[in-house]
Amino acid sequence: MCGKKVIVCLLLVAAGLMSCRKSVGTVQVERRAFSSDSAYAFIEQQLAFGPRVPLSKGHTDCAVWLVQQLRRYGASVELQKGSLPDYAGRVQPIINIIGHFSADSVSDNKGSIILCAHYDTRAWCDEESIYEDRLYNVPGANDGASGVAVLLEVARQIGLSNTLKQPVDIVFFDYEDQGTPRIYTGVQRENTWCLGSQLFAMQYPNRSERYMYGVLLDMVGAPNAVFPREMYSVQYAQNYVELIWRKAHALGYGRYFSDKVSFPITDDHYYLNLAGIPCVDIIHYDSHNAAGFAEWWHTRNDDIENVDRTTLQAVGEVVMSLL
Ligand code: 1BN
Ligand code: ZN
Repeated sequence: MCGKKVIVCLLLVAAGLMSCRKSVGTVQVERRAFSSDSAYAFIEQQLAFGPRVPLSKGHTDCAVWLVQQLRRYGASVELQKGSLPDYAGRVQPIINIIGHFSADSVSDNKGSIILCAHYDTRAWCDEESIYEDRLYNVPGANDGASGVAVLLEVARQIGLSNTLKQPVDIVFFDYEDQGTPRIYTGVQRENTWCLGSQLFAMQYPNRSERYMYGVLLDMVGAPNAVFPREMYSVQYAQNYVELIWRKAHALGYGRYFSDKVSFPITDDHYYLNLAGIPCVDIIHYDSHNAAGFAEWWHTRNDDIENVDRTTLQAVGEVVMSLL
């Protein structure tokens, strides 16, 4: 079906939806080209750099490659540099990578769409049961690489055929995943996660572009992933949650996009929402697991064995249908 434009018009029935939502509505969705083979290869490439822990060679190599890829697909690329204190109060350099894609047709000034994911990977495997294993870096096939890979494939598709109705910024956030490690026994600080998006949110008032809304992808590659309606997304960007989940169901991906509402998750979208950008987090959250996330989360098993092309395809097509 890829590459073939199919208009699906679905009448959504109230049955099966959350009881608090009574509306019955229609959504038009266009199935656009997206290659999960390509997205999968983008994950493999990121894993080949090694862990993308800030200040490591893998992190630098990955950042250089991301800039090259975005340029290759026609983006004008900007590096947003700054510094913020980490969990121990040490000031750390941060580099967010921003790819600007202009609209194909003259848009009616609705603002841009921001699509984002974090490209760093966690320095500690906090969820390992053996203490020594917590000192390993997370490989980050899902937690980091999957969201980046889907967005790189979106960028590649825009490069092949730009039919954008409004400008799109693809942003790869740095330093999302270096929040206070479980092994740290020092003074606990606030806001230690998502430093890249915190920097972005701080600078947003001084920037020229304005965003209509945003979509954050985090851990979007596992087999049988479940993306509930994350609580902060519902609180700050309800209309866009509705739009995205309806499109997902219309495309036949209701088994991934659950209508249950999850606990609020402090992810990059939270800081964008605080800055006034309505932003939705598509994140794999597993309520059956004690930590709330999949069993490989923040472990050495967050590797390519826990990536499934079918999930990448679902998320990629949903994102493409928004553009
Ligand atoms: C998501 C993936 N996050 C980290 N890796 C965000 C998060 C922060 C989730 C704190 C739980 C607690
Ligand atoms: Zn993480």
